[in-house]
Amino acid sequence: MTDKKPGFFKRLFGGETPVQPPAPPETLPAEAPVPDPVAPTPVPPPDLVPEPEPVPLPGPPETTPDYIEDIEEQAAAPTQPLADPTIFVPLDPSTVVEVPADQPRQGWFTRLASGLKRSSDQLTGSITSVFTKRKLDAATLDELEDVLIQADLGIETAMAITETLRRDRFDRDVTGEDVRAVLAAEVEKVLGPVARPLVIDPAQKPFIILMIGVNGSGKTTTIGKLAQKLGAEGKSVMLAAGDTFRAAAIEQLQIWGQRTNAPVISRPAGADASGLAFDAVTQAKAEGRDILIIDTAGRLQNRDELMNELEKIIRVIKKVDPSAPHATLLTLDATTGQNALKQVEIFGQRAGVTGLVMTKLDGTARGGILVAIARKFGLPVHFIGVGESVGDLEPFTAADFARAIAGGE
Ligand SMILES: Nc1nc2c(ncn2[C@@H]2O[C@H](COP(=O)(O)OP(=O)(O)OP(=O)(O)O)[C@@H](O)[C@H]2O)c(=O)[nH]1
Ligand SMILES: [Mg+2]
Repeated sequence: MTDKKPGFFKRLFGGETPVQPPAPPETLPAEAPVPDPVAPTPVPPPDLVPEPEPVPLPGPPETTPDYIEDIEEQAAAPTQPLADPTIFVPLDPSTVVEVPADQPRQGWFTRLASGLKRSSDQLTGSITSVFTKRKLDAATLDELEDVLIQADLGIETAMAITETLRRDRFDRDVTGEDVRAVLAAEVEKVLGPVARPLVIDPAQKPFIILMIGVNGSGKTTTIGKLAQKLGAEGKSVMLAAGDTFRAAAIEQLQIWGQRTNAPVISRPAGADASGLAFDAVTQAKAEGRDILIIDTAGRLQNRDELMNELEKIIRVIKKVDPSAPHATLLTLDATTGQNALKQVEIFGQRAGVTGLVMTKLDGTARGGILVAIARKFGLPVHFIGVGESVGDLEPFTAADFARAIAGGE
């Protein structure tokens, strides 16, 4: 972290020396329980654990009688009043820190390059040390391949880069600069097809976005940032506090709702998440909202019972709108490294992921993993997060990312 440009961190964290990891408590009232976003999600009480058998997705909406009973039971449970955005003021608004959205902002590329500096420094530093005035020989290419694989780019991309160099430059003098250019070109080639914007279909009213991912991967923060972006485009956005396991998680989303003027549908902690999702979709439809974004509890992809619960949430949403969710976004923490590949695979199988958001690209040396994910799964990457502030989410562009990770200025 010490290799950051001070301006970047000063803007992000308000000081010269970044504290890692940056914590969200300034957004919370002092007397409220402080949410620990990276704490493991508690296992729900046995009566909240959904039925164990996995249901493949996508599929026709389920219509078994016991399921309908379940929904009716949920619908009968008390729900907090919804229409008035001020309903979620168990919080003292004076304790909510303003989001510095209107601060003068650096250009996006500068911020991206600052964010990816650790990834690019590691990568280009290693490349430079391999290629200090050397003729390109087999040993050098092997060394380079190792460096690229260690940077999480994936074996295929590492091999593609070394193959290009072998073909074009073998036995000739090659500089680190030359290699970086080949690296940037290859990374852009891989990322180009997946850099696709999140398209909100206006025919879907509401357009329902389900946010999923492992604990602490940035779901709730990304929802807040998205609500801000979409609201600024004139869309009427509603949020649903589908992480019903923790009171602090509900409160965290309510704060984002206050910041972004988006009403938040919530139920008391401990309520069934699929019942909440049912209420939220019904309410958003009734109010003619443009967009509903549903938060979910963090869950590790290898926790089968929690993945079952996620499938149940999706089935319940389909009860109200068989075409929903219209986007199922998986947030990936860039600092996770190789495990992100497993997350994409399992969440994709169980929940039908339609797009990715990679968060925390600021301050990680493992940004290269996005390249490996893109090559393996070809899923759209809609946004990347480079900080905790509301403005630190940007549409993903392949050329910028490639240039930044290759150490371009
Ligand atoms: N530096 C940085 N921090 C981020 C980014 N996105 C989220 N965070 C921080 O990461 C932490 C976890 O974010 P949350 O949004 O609470 O994550 P979550 O997936 O909702 O977590 P759970 O609900 O516990 O599963 C918070 O401190 C966020 O401020 C990002 O792009 N960069
Ligand atoms: Mg959360």
